[in-house]
Amino acid sequence: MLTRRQLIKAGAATGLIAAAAPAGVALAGTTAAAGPASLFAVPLRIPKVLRPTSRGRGGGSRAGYDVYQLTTREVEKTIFAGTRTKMRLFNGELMPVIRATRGRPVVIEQVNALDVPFSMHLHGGHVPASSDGHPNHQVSPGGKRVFYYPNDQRASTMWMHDHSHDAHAENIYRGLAASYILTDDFEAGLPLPKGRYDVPLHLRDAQFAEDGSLVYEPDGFMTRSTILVNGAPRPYFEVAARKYRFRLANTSNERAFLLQLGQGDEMTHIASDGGLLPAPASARVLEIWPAERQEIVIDFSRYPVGSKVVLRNLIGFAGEAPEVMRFDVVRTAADPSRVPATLRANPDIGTPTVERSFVMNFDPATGHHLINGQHFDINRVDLRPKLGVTELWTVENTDVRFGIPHSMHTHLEHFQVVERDGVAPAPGEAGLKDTVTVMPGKTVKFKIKFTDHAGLFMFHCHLMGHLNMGMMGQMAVEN
Ligand SMILES: [Cu+2]
Repeated sequence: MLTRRQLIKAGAATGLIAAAAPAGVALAGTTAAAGPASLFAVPLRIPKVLRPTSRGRGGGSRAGYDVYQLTTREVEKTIFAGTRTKMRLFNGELMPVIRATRGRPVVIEQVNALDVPFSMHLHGGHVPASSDGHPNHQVSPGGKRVFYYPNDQRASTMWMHDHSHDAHAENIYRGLAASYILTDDFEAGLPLPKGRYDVPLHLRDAQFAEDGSLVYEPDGFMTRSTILVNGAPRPYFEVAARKYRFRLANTSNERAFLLQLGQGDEMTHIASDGGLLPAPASARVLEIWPAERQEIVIDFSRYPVGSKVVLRNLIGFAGEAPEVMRFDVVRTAADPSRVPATLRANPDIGTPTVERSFVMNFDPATGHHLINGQHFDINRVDLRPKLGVTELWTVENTDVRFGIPHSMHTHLEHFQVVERDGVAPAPGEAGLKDTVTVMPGKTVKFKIKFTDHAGLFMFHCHLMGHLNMGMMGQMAVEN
């Protein structure tokens, strides 16, 4: 895990500048009506849980399966009072949630009612190649495709987003993202906060025009100064004085968050991309990069009723309000939940017998972002991993001169970080991951084993501007 100082230093080099305001300082733009710069003027939305349109029996699974119909279309939503914002959404919903159970597959009947291509990727999903959202499988405007998610993997918080060849960054920016929360018996048996005390929080940034419309410029990441949580600008959330589980996902194109609660109050980090950590980790700050998920438990019982506790981002651009949202403690409540001292051991994926190296860098001559000197080519296969073989991947970011962070996201399998610059991962990074950020001049090593689903999958940087400019490769997973 990077230190805050390292992060801020690295951030400064990329234009991310520490903008944390001193405690208690009122910021300009604090008004009762919600606008792009307003603070705590609107309540947090709890995302809608989608219902299956039908349920099937059998079909190769004893437990049966659930069918969902998802239509991607342009819809107008009210983000700010008195204005309408055109967005691209699943079923017209902001960040809807699919809840799934291990062992019970989900079938998605996807209809693309947009006028741009769309390809759905379940980020974190262990799925057959035909359902992975490869750009070869993109759905044209007016087209349909069926996706099959076996759900034969550990409980985790995943998310669904576009992976079409050219439109993905803009489609995600315009709202095409959804939560996919998979549970299993092991996780359900733990005494963690449940039900209404288990809340998804999608963090992202955006730029809005005065009329409420979204402004999308591919390189506009420094001007996306409005922070949305579950689609609401810097909201407040009324909580009970007890423990809550928050499933954080960063669905920004480019923005990283380094979150701090109150004056550095403790958060208990319980899960990351691939589900529960081996053990809970105490966090005074929590970093979350694009596409990552981090889950925390916050115990509000230590605050008197009437308290207002702010969650801030310590790495924002100059002049931005650092506030992300505010928790208003409004009542007491019984709390049978607790965080066990151990959570979930990682699977033993063995000792690597294959090693691969990935050098990630920006090429100023072409403006492309490269992996091992190469721009993405849909007609080129970059690796051919064998099923059942454990590999060690070394990912090096050589962009010291430009100070650009990169990340590595693997489709199909989660991985286990072995070391960052020779040091074992911090407890918060010791679980299963599918996206890892590598700062300029740094190296991360992880081990990965592809266990099933032969076929063509992607690996790439999840900073969307870099991905757009070629930072992606293909792997043909072979028997
Ligand atoms: Cu990158």
